[in-house]
Amino acid sequence: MSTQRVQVAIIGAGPSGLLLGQLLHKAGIDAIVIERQSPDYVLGRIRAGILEQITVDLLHEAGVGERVHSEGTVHHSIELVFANTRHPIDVTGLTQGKVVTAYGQTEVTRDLMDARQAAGLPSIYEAAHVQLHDFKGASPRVSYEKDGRSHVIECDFIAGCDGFHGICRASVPPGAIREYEKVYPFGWLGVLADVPPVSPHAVVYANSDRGFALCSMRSLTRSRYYVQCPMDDKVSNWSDDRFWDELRRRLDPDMAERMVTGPSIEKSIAPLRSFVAEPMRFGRLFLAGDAAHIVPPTGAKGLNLAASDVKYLSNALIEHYLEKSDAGIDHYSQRALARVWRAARFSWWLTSLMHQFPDTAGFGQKVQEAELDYLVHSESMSRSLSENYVGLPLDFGGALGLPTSS
Ligand code: RFL
Ligand code: PHB
Repeated sequence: MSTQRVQVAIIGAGPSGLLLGQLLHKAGIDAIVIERQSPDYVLGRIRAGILEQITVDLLHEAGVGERVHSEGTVHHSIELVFANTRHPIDVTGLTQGKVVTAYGQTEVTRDLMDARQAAGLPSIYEAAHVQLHDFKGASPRVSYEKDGRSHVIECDFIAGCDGFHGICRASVPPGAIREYEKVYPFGWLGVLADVPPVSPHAVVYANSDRGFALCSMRSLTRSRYYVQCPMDDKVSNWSDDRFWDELRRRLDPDMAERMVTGPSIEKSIAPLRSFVAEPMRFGRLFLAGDAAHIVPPTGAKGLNLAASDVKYLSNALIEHYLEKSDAGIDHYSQRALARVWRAARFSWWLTSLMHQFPDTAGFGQKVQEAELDYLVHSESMSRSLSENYVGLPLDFGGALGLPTSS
């Protein structure tokens, strides 16, 4: 058995774990990243595509902003479709100049992985049986197996960045954690295809009596589209032709006509869930990103929340090591959860407004359309949507009575 010592052990090499590792490295704090899967597997997961400015700024701060700057597409508007009609929302005009950037999560992860490798920082991929020990005390440890051999990492802190199904949240005694959950009675079928995006807007969100549809992009030649589907549906039920046909039927006729179709290069079904675990700190264990919370993807908030958690956590750890202050650590959970709940509310609201629920038909559909009609014709409602969409500010310190620095 080998034993190693680091300041911070990071569990999970998704965007949360890799971004945290990079920000700590920039501050001279040493960390190791321990990941259950292989790098190729991690890069093969097609997920988010819309980055808030706060997330883009963090990538720059972490020293990996070059490609998002040159290859990401900056957007100023989104579009809502309902009752067969399109309504653009000028999110930049309504938020004093804020923008969102289309840049795939896969590319964010790749940039962070490459930077970690170029800096020679330690990462253990394909680590089996990862276990956490003694994080309530002063000397936490992480054990794992790799190629049949056992390893132990002694550390000051453990960062649980291992996603919704990870080991970190599951290691907390049930009495110490409270979980809030809402599971939606449908999923999203997503298709990635090398076709030009149907719309110049960042994202098109479509409400229709056949169910929700979303049009997004990865580049000027690669598009990402989704349709709401039954939660127990199977990818094998969906030929490419059936997918394109259903997507067209949920959009307005003009857009359906303009849609360029082609063979799918990825097709998957994701369930929709709202979930928040409180608190996000247990002694010397911190949870960040999907390990602590899940939002339905309708608001494009999951990856962005992961990034803001990591910003609060890296500031707190930097304060601990460099300024010998534990104020940031002590306030981490409260500070992160304030922003998490606002995003959870927004994602739940937009999901409820845009999807067909079992009782939506008839009256429910009409009420959704009336609310959407009010939204697109009311400057204050459009502004509220836009403020949430581009991302709420990082600092809720004032509102919570917390110091505003980290
Ligand atoms: P991840 O990405 O799940 O990474 C966790 C990592 O931990 C590893 N792991 C373990 N490692 C070691 N030991 C264990 N026992 C482990 N168990 C797990 C996993 O293998 C994995 O590599 O979590 P992270 O880093 O917190 O990142 C969160 C984001 O991935 C997620 O919030 C977003 O993808 C959500 N999301 C979106 N977010 C946005 O901000 N904008 C979007 O446009 C957006 N679109 C989406 C989305 C999520 C979607 N799905 C999958 C529901 C679209 C979709 C379809
Ligand atoms: C995506 O591009 O995959 C995407 C965009 C916006 C969302 C969800 C997913 O709300």
